Order: sequence, then structure tokens, then C-alpha cells
Amino acid sequence: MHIRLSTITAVMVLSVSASVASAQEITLKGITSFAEKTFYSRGFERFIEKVNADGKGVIQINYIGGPKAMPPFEVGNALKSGVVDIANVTGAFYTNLMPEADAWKLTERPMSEIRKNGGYDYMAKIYEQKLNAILLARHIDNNPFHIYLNKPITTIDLTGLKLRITPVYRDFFQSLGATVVQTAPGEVYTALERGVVDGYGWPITGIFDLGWNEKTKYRVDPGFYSAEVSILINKATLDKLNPAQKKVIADASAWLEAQASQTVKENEADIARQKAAGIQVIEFKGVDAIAFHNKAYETGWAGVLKQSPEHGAKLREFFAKSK
Ligand code: 173
Repeated sequence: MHIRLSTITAVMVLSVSASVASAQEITLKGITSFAEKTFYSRGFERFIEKVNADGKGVIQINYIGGPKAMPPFEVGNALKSGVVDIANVTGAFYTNLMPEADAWKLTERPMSEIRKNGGYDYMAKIYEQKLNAILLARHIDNNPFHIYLNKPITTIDLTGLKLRITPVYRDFFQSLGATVVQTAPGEVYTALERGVVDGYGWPITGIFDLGWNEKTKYRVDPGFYSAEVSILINKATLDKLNPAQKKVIADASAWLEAQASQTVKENEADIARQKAAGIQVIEFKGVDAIAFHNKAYETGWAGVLKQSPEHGAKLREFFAKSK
């Protein structure tokens, strides 16, 4: 009898706590600014899988999808207004709201250091003010950008070439003499196919995802900067989560950001794949490589300072390599 009663009590307690848990389960709307299942969305997709597994009965993410659901340059607005709760996006896609976000590309220190040296906290205030958001995890780092071309070059003079850009590349490519045209990633293939552009800026990874390899003859080395893609959450959404819900999000964020250093393996794999696909490398060496590198960072920081006289210099102290 004694055993029976305690069994019944246990069942009752379990069912009560289960219903409380399900009553408190919250579902967040998640969006990515890169095509679903492509390289720059994959980290976010792993994050969602983890949250949905660890957060059963507590917190779930409803994955709305990518650019088919929302244009990439609209994601910042949607996150700020709370139309979506959580977003996978790079700073260059929401410079309309927060020009400082483009400075992430210029980091020469790992996120672990930037979280300690005050750089993360400094950016966090700007995220709160301008985007009503919090950066949870930078999952892409150590991933250089490159120039991809269909016409060969012999010097770093890009005069006469028309290149597809985002804010990442604008100041640098213009300083090399190129004409630039901004497009979302989803328009790159057609722009190449129609000859609207002679090439494009993109990181070392991912050109196979949307078939650009078919329309690409050359890659210029060395690469420059460090691509950033991060998961952001709307501030009001985060504020309303209870401690258990916050913990699921915080743990998945730390777990994902810790994987950013592994991007280098993906870089190597894509370099080999580009070679096998017959994409030729135009490599600047020695003093030319140094000049190319210095120009990238000088024009990059000049652009940040111009866009944000208030914060640019401070961000450079936190992000640039210490001298
Ligand atoms: O080229 C781009 O669209 C761009 O700015 C970017 C940024 C980070 C990762 C991939 C692309």
C-alpha cells in the first residue's frame, strides 16, 4: 500500500511538472540571411538542433529559413523590431542600422580575447542601442575574404573591372580602382552569367554552394580580413526568458562560438576543391602581398572611422593586432 501511494504521488508530481513545463515552453522565430543548408547557415542550423534537443519543454526555435523567406539586407530590421527573435547574419548586412557591425571583419584577435579585452562589451552597448539586440555567438572567424575574377590581372590595379560587393569590400576594392555593384549573395550567379560583373568578393569557403564555381576562373591570393557570421537575439525576447530558457541559449551559444576556430579546416577543404575545379590562383607575393594586406586594413579602418567617427578608433584598439 505504501509503495502504491508513493507511485501514484510520483506520477502526479511528474504530470504536474510536465504540464507546467509545457505551459512555459516558448518558441522563438529564427531566420538566416544565407541560403538554407549552405556553409554560412550550417552553424546556425547546428545551434537550432542543439537548442531544440536540450530545450525540450523549455525553449524551441522555429526555423523560418533563409533569403526565400526574407531578403538578407532586411534581417537587421526584422530582428530590431522583433518580427524575428533570433537571426544568423553578418555585420555587412545591417550597416544601415549599425555601421559599426562591419568592423567585425577587421578583428585580428580571437573572439575569446575580444570577450576579455572589453571589445565585446563595447560592441554590446552599440548592439543594444542601435539594433535592440545581443550578439550571442560568432561562429565564423579565421575565414579570409578573396577577390574572384573572370579576367586575369597582373598587378593589384583593378581599374576597368566591375566587381560585386557588400559593404565588406567597398572601400578596399574602390581604392584598387574597381567599379563596384552591391548585391545579395542570391544575385551573384546571375550577375556573373550576364556579365554584369567581372568578379566578386566572397570568403574562401562557400563558392560551390550556389554554383559560382561554374562562372569563376581566378581567385586572387592572399585573402584579407576575417569573415564574421553571428547569431543575434532580440533584446526584449532575451529579457523575457526565464533562467532555464536563458541557460539553454547561453550554453548552445558558448558551444557554437568555441567551434569558430575549426573554420580553418573548411578553408583547406574549399581551397582543394577550387583547385580541383580548375580555378586558377593569381598570387601576389613578397612586397606586393604586404602592400595588398596593408591597403586592405588601411582602407577598411578608414571606412569604419568614416561611418562611425564616434566609435571607430576605440574599436580599432580592441580589434586590431597589438603592435
Ligand atoms: O560577400 C558577402 O555577401 C558578405 O559580406 C559575406 C560576409 C560574411 C560571410 C559571407 C559573405
